[in-house]
Amino acid sequence: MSLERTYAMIKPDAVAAGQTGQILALIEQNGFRIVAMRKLQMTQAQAESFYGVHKERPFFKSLVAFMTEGPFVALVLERENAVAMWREVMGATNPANATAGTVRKMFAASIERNCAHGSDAPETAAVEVGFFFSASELI
Ligand code: FUP
Repeated sequence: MSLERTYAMIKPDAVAAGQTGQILALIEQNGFRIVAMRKLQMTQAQAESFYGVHKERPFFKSLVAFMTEGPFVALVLERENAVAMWREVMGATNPANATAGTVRKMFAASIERNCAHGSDAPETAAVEVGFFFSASELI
């Protein structure tokens, strides 16, 4: 199987709680190469656009408020089967349903404040990477 890339975020809750280093360690321990990494704060317009697929959902406003409340870490990760593997390492969207040892089980407080993001398909990953990185930053 060939190398694949995914877009990941360490969300504002985990950054504020000082869990960035522990999550980065899990990323590397699980065989991902960090292709790009940057600490940023999303504007409201960026968050609304990034989560545009959810704009009709009841949690949309609250999700945008959460994602703009403080800095997050944007990452591009690479390994074989990166999209599915990062979602496995993160665990279920709702930490209550996440398997022991997953990032969300260890660090997330709720389905909204769930500490990490991962793309759901290679095509989505390519779009999401383009939100925060230019091609020359993917090294
Ligand atoms: P995931 O792919 O695991 O990030 O989950 P989704 O794409 O279904 O949801 C994206 C984000 O919306 C989640 F990370 C958190 C938020 N969300 C809620 O706040 N409430 C919900 O009921 C579902 C999702």
